[in-house]
Amino acid sequence: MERNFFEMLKRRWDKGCFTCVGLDTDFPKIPEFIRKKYESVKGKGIAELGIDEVIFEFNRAIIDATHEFLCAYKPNSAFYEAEDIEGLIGLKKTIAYIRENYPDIPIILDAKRTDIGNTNKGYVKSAFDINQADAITVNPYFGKEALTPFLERKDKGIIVLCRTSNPGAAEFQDLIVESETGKVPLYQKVAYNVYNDWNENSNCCLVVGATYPGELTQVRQIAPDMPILLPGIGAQKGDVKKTVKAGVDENGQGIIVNSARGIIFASSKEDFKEAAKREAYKLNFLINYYREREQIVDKIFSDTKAIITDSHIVYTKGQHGSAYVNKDAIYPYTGFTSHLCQFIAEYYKYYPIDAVVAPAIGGVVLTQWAASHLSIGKESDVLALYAEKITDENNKEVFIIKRGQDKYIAGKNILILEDVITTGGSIEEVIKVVKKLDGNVVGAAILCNRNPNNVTAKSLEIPELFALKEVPLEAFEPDDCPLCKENIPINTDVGKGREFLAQKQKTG
Ligand code: UP6
Repeated sequence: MERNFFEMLKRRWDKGCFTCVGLDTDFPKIPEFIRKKYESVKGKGIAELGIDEVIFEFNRAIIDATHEFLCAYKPNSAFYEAEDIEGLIGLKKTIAYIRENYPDIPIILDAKRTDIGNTNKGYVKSAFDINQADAITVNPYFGKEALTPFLERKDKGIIVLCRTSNPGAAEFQDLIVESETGKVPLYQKVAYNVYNDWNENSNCCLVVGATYPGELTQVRQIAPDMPILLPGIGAQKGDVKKTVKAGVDENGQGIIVNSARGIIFASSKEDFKEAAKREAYKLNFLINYYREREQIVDKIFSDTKAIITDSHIVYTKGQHGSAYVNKDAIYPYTGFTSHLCQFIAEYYKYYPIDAVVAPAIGGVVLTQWAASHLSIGKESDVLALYAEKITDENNKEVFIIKRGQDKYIAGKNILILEDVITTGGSIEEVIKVVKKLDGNVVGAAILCNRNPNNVTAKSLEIPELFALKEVPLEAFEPDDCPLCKENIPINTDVGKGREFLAQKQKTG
């Protein structure tokens, strides 16, 4: 079968695959139990495996574990060149393995090549004929004329650096230059030229760092239907949601979202394959969630009037704001509640979860649906447990897991659920209770995080936090409330608006 990078990419996108695994096989980071097949006998005779075989053994395991979620593999040549000839052999074997076993997944050789035109012929031969890659990353600095040997390869992807992900990317890439559209940063001029001039063979793509969603928005406007390679997710902490929203083309496609270290080195132990699979799946789940499924969640919230915006609410502690999340409006609709919990179960699909725990009362509803979805295809049920508030001997309100449910926690993998987070106090307490009972908290999921800047996986000291929605709470003291100043009527249906008005009337 003829391989055409763009046709292959499109077929993977049509299957809902937008994730690219960076095969950045940094030899010293390969799990020790594989590496030592080479190292343990180094200098002491014949090693069990050569460097190339160690690299290949690791890559093959990662490839087998992740292929079903991907639109591309992207080995970065740096890590192979760093291991001398054996490293290069490892690269060749890796590419050959993907081509042979997963012939529908294109391979991007991340080599960031370019030189004068004559020398580029050598790079072209090396990338496409010797190594058999389907696409290559190139540097635009030499200009279109020099890149001709690349651009002439019609069936190959020529992926041009535009705005890179590194912290110092602005040094040259943001310099203001003259362009057909006026004075623009250099990276926009690159995008403009590649889209309007270099792409005669319809074989160009752009690289934009997922760490710069603002710049990505600009590039997408300049090149509306050009594929964009987006490195910077995972280890470099690019934001998946912002990247997807800014990066997709008008068909909701057009993105190749790369993560290397975040997937291939997710675990350095024997479970590295399972960890890589989980991370690749999760990234692809999130991409699709932000591409289209989040809209379903938004519709459920708005159809049930669980979210009120552009209003004038008085919150429990007396502050004012414009938005209100009323999760109790969703729960009577079992289909909607089930659907929301299905998304949570899908996010945690590859986690070995034994039980879910949530704070009563609202959380109890979620535990039943989420545990039920998580149990599908499992040998035994995922249990649905809850923590409830009691007043302790010091007259303090605390969470406790009782009614015999506490016996299911010790040594088990627990997912914590919560409906709405505002201060994060309740979920924090429940996590503490579970940890105290020797449960292993694998993560948490919530319907709506109203405090996403402060309540995070890190702040809660858990490995994962997935929020179906984030609606940051903006709250004002009544005396400083801009909504009061604009005389926007107080909402008396939800929150403490009615009480606030009654009090105001009393005090005049
Ligand atoms: N890459 C970037 N940023 C760019 C261009 N390329 O990170 O602007 C490459 C890196 C590495 C991969 O050279 O191969 O993408 C990112 O790897 P990571 O997910 O481990 O950070």
